[in-house]
Amino acid sequence: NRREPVVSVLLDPDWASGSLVDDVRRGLGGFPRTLPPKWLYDDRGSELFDRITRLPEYYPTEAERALIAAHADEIVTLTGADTVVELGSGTSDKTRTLLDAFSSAGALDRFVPVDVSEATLRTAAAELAERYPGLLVEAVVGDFTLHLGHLPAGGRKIVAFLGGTIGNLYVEERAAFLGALADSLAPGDFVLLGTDLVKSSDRLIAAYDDSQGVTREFVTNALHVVNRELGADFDAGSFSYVPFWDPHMERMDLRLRSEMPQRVRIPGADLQIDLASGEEIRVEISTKFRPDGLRAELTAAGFAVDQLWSDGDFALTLARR
Ligand code: AVJ
Repeated sequence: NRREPVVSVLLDPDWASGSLVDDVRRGLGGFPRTLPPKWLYDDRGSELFDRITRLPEYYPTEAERALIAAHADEIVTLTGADTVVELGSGTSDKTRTLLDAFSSAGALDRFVPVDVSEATLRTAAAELAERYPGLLVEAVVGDFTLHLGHLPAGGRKIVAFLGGTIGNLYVEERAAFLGALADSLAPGDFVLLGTDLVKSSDRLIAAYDDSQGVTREFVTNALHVVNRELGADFDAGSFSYVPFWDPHMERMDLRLRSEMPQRVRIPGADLQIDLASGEEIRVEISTKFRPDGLRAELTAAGFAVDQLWSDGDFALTLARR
């Protein structure tokens, strides 16, 4: 009894129209120049990210997969959840290990994957409905920073937020997000948070500046998205990719640097910007954490940390609302 997945679209059907314009005006119109990372994940960007997760230098995916596999049964027992929500679910690849554990315990009723990439989400929803007969897949095309209040209600929930994606948020956004997440949950619900940990800058830089140049292509894709969606004329070839480790903020900072003075027109945002030679646009940050800091942030947001599993590189934290 395969159940047909339900897909609700909370983003503008023309996903880029509204908030991309605002983000571009605010981010590219001001200083320092920025573009929020969620615009990296159009269909091409989602595909490039998928390739990143298979690069030898990009350790987080396999580290997290191993932690999930090692602790999945414990997570099922500790949480007693019947509904698994996944924020920023992408292909839900690693989550299958968790779903397998819930499903073989006979405990799984519903899976709610949430992602901005509609095509990726639809494919994943169809595959999961196939793989787990009887499971209700209620997919949500949405932005996890905006739509927590609109997720399906009911059930005993575990909200998985994996891959270190929370590291994309700035510290004040992180506190707001965790607070909103706590507010959206009932007492006794759980969050499972995957976070990358602080480590040597050599390994971090290798992970974000891979030898095949996939990450460079992924970050540069932000310019192609603005070109396509807003009719801009970014010449991607005149930018170089500048990833660096910021030791004070303990985060990777991924930027594109204009290698020449240039004027860029962005008609869809009614904007024109002049970039100096050497001027940079920050496209993504990827914050790295320390276990004590993680515990403190979760506690401050109203969660009680049950378990923090780590291999020294990556951490998987189970916390209770
Ligand atoms: C999907 C946000 C977790 O920060 O490591 C990978 C994105 N960017 N390589 C990360 C990313 C460049 C990734 N997250």
